[in-house]
Amino acid sequence: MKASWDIFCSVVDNYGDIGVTWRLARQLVAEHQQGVRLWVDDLRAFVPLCPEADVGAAQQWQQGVEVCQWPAQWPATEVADVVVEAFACKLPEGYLQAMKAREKPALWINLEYLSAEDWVSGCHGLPSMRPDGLKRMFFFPGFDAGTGGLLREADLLQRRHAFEQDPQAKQVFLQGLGVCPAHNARLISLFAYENTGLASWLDAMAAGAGPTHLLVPQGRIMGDLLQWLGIEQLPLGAVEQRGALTVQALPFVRQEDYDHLLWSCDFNAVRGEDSFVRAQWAGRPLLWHIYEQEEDAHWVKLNAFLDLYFKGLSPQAARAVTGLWHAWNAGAEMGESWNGVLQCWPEIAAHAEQWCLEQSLQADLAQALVLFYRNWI
Ligand code: TRH
Repeated sequence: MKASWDIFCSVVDNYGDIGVTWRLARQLVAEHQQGVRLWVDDLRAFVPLCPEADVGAAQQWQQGVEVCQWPAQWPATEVADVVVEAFACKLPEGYLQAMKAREKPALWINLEYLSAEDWVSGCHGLPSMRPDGLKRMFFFPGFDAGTGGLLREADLLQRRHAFEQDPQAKQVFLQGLGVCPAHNARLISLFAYENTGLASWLDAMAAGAGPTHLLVPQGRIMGDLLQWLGIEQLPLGAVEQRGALTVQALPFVRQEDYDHLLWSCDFNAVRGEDSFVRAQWAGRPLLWHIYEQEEDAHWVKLNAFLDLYFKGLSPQAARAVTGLWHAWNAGAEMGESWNGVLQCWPEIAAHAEQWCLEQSLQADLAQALVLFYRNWI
């Protein structure tokens, strides 16, 4: 059954807000044949993910999604059957008025941030009544059955496996970015916020027994990287070598290609929310730089995830992973914990694949949303 959806995205910072909503919008169209309008208040954040997009267009079609500039002055607009307010971004007053006037009520969903905390499943799907009579439902992504699940395209793991089984596909993809690693190099992608712990991690990789090739997409970590390299610029594609470590700057690739990058690497450092989830679907060992929140709320989230992720890991490997993740998020010394992870590498690598498989048994978030709507009408 085809329904109309309005997804509202306010770009707070970086690419996570648009990253999640764009991915969701595409999937609702491609897999569930829904009619989706995506309202974005800052299209400058959209273009890097979808380079063919027009930053100045009030309205445009991209991959079957109607992408609209969310204007400061709200125009008279028909309300959709399902209204997704991403990350409590506050719907325009004019739209709320139109929702109140709608004969058949729209399903209003507040799509929340991802968290592995226990309370999430208890709050997922709960309604909140507003004084104006409108009802808003809380929809929580998450890692267990009582939550809304994670964004995952139906054929994602199949596509990853096909890519992995085709060494040429990987080679062609990497060569397209100008990346030609030594055949025995450990390939690592690094997507992170500024981090004072980076220098010690790079030191450890440079002093490592085997070669490491570090791929760094353009972004906020670049300043720390340049400082460690002792240079002022690292042009895209250019390579710098320090001991056993090769460092290479990459362009920010379109969202679909970011998966290819994750699948091509042996280890992925990711951040925020969406890249964190994609790294899990890549089935590789990962390192999460969590988005910092007030009053250190992010530490609770980080540890809640680690508690879940540990299940099935030996105490030694669990200690190694925690040590690394804690050091990274504290901007602390990384050398010892990195070497700890290297010692348990086969186990940590197998666990990452296992975790991916377990998580893929859950319904994905887009599917769960469509079902939620069906049950609601
Ligand atoms: O960019 P992020 O740090 O985004 C966010 C926001 O800061 C947000 O306000 C905050 O609440 C949230 O994190 C937790 O990280 P994230 O979520 O991983 O988004 C990055 C997106 O960019 C993701 O969709 C992957 C994509 N990407 C590419 O498409 N190409 C690239 O080359 C890279 C490195 C990333």
